Amino acid sequence: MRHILLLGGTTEASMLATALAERGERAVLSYAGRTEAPRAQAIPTRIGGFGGVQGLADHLRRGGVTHLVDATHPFAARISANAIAAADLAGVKLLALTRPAWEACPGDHWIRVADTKGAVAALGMDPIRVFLALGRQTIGDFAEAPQHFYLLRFVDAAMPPALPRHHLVVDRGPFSLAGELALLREHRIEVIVAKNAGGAGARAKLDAARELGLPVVMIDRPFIPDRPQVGRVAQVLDWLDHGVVRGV
Ligand code: 3Y8
Ligand code: NAP
Repeated sequence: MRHILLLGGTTEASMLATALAERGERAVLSYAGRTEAPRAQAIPTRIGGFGGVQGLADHLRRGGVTHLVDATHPFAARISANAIAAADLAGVKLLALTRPAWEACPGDHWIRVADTKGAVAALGMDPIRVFLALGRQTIGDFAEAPQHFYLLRFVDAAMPPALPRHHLVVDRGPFSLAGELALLREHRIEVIVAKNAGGAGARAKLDAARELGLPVVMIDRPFIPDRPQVGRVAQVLDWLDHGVVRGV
């Protein structure tokens, strides 16, 4: 009987977990343990790192895992690279479930940058009111531009960052257009900084920016080495049944 390890932490991973439960698959969803109360899942979960590539390869071997599905976030580049190397070491089949990147629509005003350092530079020197919709882990990069006002949004309450002018909102997505419009208006936001995460869970802020005519500094996805990859849950289920990646 096949045994699936699902690297989770995204809306798509939760949807796949539900589909696997409905099929009675033997599967476990893995969280890194980044948040205090991760969403409950339809399949058993495990929480915490594996200890690098070797740790993940050992986990795959010891656990008798036959299929590894990487449904982590497009910016979770380290775990995704580890999954490729560990699956190879352990001789386990690997497939990534990744949502397509967002693309600018008519009316969008995006300034594309390669990383958070590029985002800091794109904000310029003149003080401006920024919605920094990046979560908590990369906030430190903006300490070199303390002149701006930063609206921050974290999943969990945390120590206030070393940004002298900031307002912290604690909220987890998915977010709504009405909620994003109200937030941007309340804090008189002039520019949004976002990762090109893709998916529906965080895109409302982009639709709100377009409606308000606000620019978006859009951080492109980091490099992830080549691996078999699909965009839909149905394709993962088909791969489990037929062992090949198909359009479905
Ligand atoms: C721990 C699991 C689900 C999955 C929900 C999606 C949607 C809501 C939108 C904004 C952007 C951001 C952030 C975001 C979104 C979904 C999805 C998504 C962005 C949870 C979750 C975990 C995390 C980790 C957390 C990061 C942070 C990033 C907040 C759960 C809720 C900004 C990414 O405090 C920290 O250390 C948080 C760290 C990685 C990025 C960062 O650098 O701070 N996600 N988010 C997962 C684990 O432990 O393995 O708690 O339930 C998952 C979700 N977050 O099933 O409902 O699918 O993308 N998550 C970004 O996209 O820019 C918020 O505010 O507009
Ligand atoms: P990352 O930088 O790619 O990974 C750093 C380390 O965290 C990994 O080497 C691994 O530790 C551990 N790890 C990451 N994801 C894991 C998982 N699903 N299960 C077990 N261990 C995991 O990861 P990240 O960007 O911090 O993302 C962490 C989690 O948050 C992932 O589940 C991701 O899907 C979710 N998430 C991230 C973002 C984002 O913007 N980065 C957005 C939404 C959700 P070891 O080396 O010890 O194994």
